[in-house]
Amino acid sequence: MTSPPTSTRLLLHATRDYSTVNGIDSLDTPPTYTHFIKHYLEPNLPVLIGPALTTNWRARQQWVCPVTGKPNFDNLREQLCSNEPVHVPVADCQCKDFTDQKRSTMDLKGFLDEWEEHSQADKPSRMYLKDFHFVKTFPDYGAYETPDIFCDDWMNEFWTRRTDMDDDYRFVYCGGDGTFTPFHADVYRSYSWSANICGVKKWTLFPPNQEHLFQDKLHNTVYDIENVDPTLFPDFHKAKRFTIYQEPGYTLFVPSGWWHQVHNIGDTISINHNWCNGSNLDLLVESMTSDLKEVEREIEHLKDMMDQDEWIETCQKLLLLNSGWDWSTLWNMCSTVRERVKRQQLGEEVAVATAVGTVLKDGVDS
Ligand SMILES: O=C(O)CCC(=O)C(=O)O
Ligand SMILES: [Fe+2]
Repeated sequence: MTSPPTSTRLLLHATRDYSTVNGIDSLDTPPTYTHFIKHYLEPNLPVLIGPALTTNWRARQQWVCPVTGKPNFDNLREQLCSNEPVHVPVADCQCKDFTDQKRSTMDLKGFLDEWEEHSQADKPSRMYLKDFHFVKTFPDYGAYETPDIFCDDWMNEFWTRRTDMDDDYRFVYCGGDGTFTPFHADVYRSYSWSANICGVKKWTLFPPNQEHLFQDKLHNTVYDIENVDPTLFPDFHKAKRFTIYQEPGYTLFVPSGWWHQVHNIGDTISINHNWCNGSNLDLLVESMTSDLKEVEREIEHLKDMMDQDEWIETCQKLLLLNSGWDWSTLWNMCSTVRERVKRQQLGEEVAVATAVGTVLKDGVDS
């Protein structure tokens, strides 16, 4: 079987209608989990949440100078840089590389020194430290705690338990004025949450189902929404979009499959996770199905030369190579969660049985 069975819910989710969405909610106080699921997670809608969610984080208290509101470069260097270099991924915001920015690696101290120099001279920056696996690099530092409403996170649960590879989706982003992330939808159509520590982030978000306005027939996509060639994408201006400014301390929930571009205003530090769970699993499956179809189309001419098993295996290998995961990755992620739930249920049963046993014994004793 090359694709999973399509459930009614999968179809319903894929044809969701966002035409009645008129803006992005902003909540002063963090929502309860029930409220978050009902109003944002399940309907797949963004929400901006006030600073109470992040007030006690070490990152907010020690990475920002309380007087200037700028990054506390001395603390960052003192706490994160030692004699050993810390290699971090950086993107050159002035250099396009296919659909992304040109990436390289820098030593964290070198990056912070260069950034501070630009900041003091009030010069815009071009180097953007992004996708820095902070928790993996500094497991004991405790810069933040994942807010409760984002804790049901199957991706990081699975990737951090994997023994065959060392990866996760928990990142820190640091960039000076003018750095930006080009137009994209998140990996695997996962959710993301982004908590801003300092500076302001300008987000432009586009609801799903408008891809025809910013993708051509060859699947080339708009790179920078502020510089769109109208001959290539004549209808881009018709795409529905929402702009928000994310102030320090605020957290944005970015739903599955919403395209977005992010510009940093001033010196900016943020923490973000990509994540998924039962509420967007169908969108992830849908995205993988469409990636797989593309692979199948690309090597269609080889199909007759292979038996069915070989064909499936080849397509899955290419899918893994192109998209970073395949059906077995998805299956293993779900199995990890299923095993944990089983363990919890068993634990609860044991706990209940012990409690009942104690009550009965107390009753008998008395
Ligand atoms: O902060 C950025 O530059 C990009 C963040 C992003 O794309 C996300 O959180 O999904
Ligand atoms: Fe993103």
